[in-house]
Amino acid sequence: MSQHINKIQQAIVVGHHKEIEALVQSALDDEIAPELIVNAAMIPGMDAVGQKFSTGEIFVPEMLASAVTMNKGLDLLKPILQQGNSETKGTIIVCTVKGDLHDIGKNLVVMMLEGAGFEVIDMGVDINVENLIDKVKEIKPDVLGLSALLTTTLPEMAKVIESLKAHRVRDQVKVMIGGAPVDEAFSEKIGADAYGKDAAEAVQIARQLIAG
Ligand code: B12
Repeated sequence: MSQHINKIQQAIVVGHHKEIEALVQSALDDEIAPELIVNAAMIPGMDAVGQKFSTGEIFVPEMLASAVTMNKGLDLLKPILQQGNSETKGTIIVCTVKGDLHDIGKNLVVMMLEGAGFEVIDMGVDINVENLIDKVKEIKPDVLGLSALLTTTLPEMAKVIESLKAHRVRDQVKVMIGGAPVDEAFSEKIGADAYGKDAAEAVQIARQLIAG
């Protein structure tokens, strides 16, 4: 098992996007759980990429190659992670906030929520507050999930919450937030309803928020 995990992790670190599908398929053929592939190989791989970027060992093009590799691998796992749920448990709008293009974590959150039976409207990345408020008014979701990966885009989350209040819809939707620079204290500070550290927690939180 650890051989599969190591190879997948390494392919992500070096951005070998042509190899990733075969590696993931081979792990699946050997009955390695898709959740394990994501959590033990792919996410640690991206963490290593982030560290290499921080220390100046790699630059944006290499980081992008790793992201492409990760997304290709996730595309293969998506149908498996989403299997087996027909009954809708609630509606959730998810997006990455304005100014932020990171979507790998958000996509994982979307996949896990869909897999758990929620209807998810994925608005994508770099979503401005006005468009988001319009969507909330139109869809009236149970939960709004916001993702941010840059410290510079964190204030956008606060802006969304303030804008929900200004449009008098704050009490109609629960807000959960996540992303590497987000934490519980920040969530409390800006008045979000919950913070989730990963995609699995996003599912638990959504269930709790909808149950009231
Ligand atoms: C891949 C990557 C990129 C790719 C993104 C491709 C894509 N399609 O997403 C590219 C190359 C485009 C990129 C660009 C940039 N990046 Co970048 N990037 C990363 C990297 C290496 C990995 C992010 C990732 O995908 N992680 C894996 C996923 C699975 O984890 P995650 O996103 O944290 O998500 C999990 C949880 O946080 C949570 N979660 C996420 N969202 C949500 C939402 C909800 C509601 C909930 C409950 C949970 C939740 O669940 C997820 C699954 O478990 C990180 C380093 C890192 N370790 O985070 C840097 C990093 C985020 N990037 C960084 C920077 C600086 C940039 C650039 C500014 C670089 C530049 N000079 O141009 C640009 C900014 C572009 C922009 N405007 O957004 C910095 C940010 C520093 C900071 N403090 O703000 C980091 C931390 C790298 C570093 N160590 O310096 N980047």
